[in-house]
Amino acid sequence: MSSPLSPQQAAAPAHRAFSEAFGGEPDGVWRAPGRVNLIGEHTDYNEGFALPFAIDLAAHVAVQARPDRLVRLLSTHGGGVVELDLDALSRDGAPGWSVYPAGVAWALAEHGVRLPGFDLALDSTVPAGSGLSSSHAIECAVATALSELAGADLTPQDLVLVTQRAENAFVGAPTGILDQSASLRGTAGHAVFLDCRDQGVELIPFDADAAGLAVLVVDTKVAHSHAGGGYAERRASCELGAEVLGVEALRDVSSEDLAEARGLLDPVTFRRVRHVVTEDERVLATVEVLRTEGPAAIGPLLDASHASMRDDFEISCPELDLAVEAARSAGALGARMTGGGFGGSAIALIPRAAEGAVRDAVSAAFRRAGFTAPDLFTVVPAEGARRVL
Ligand code: GAF
Repeated sequence: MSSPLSPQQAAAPAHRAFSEAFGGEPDGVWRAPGRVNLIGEHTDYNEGFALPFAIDLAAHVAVQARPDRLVRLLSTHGGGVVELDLDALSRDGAPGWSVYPAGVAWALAEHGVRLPGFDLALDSTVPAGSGLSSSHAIECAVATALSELAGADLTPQDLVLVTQRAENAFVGAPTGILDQSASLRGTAGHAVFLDCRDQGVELIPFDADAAGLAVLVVDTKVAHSHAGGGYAERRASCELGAEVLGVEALRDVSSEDLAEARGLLDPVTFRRVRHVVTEDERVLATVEVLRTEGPAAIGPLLDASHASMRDDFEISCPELDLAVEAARSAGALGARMTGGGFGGSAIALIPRAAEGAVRDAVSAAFRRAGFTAPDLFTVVPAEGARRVL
């Protein structure tokens, strides 16, 4: 679903919504993209490696500072204007999507940024609940906008930590730094090779198109949330594994250590650990293969990553497994679920020539299984968060 719109055209719905709801002109419009993760799942909070890229679907926020402490929030997706007191922000007091801008304002204040009240209109093309990081796209757009309006000198790394704090301590989702790092630090034509121990980033050229390939997203429409439930349980298992193995984080365990680890851990924790350890190694291998052979050669690593998430980490679901299987049978070079799991999207690396066949095969398989029809679209690595107007 590559956008044919100019940055100004893409910003227009948020800009228009702002003027209609609040009157006058915003101080600016900022955008931040969603992401797909090429590989490296549930490695971020284990201080490991990941390889996401920012996609060409994004949240736009039109924002104007106010002279008082009022916050007024409006989304083009409905729900009317939400009004909040900047000095009394709380999770329970922030309904629906407003938890994301409220959380970011709260986390910026915790970081020492003196914010003004503000009016904000949101428009986003990142489908909510799709596993493409719709919430982080909002948070990163808001963080970029508010820090600039407040005159705060924050680096992208600072904003990564601020938005993570918003997610963890305000929204209540114990997530890592993967999504916001892609959204804030991604660039067109590149994947973000992320070392989650020190926030090190290396941009790895990823031009599927030049290799005659495309990255197809299959949004299964199985909505998921990371606030509680399975995500938190997986994180707790990883922390338990690291504690029992006597390491700071699972990043410090290698596949050579797994034979010994098997004897020390209960079977479920062992499989969780094995996923993380082997996934880190797959990320490093993927970066190496991209450098030496190019995108067409990474398919087996994507497949192995999916198998590990399905069997060891157990975060896939029948719709994701079917998307991966159907895409592969119709000619995908590799496929895997992307993001936190329990629903959301899969990605398939496909030869351009097989795109029609893969789309048809996935749609037909979903029909046969009686699943809701998935959304299918291609993505390319796009620019990270920035001001557009
Ligand atoms: C979600 C989280 F937000 C990320 O931090 C990461 O853990 C991911 O799931 C799994 O890799 O997107």
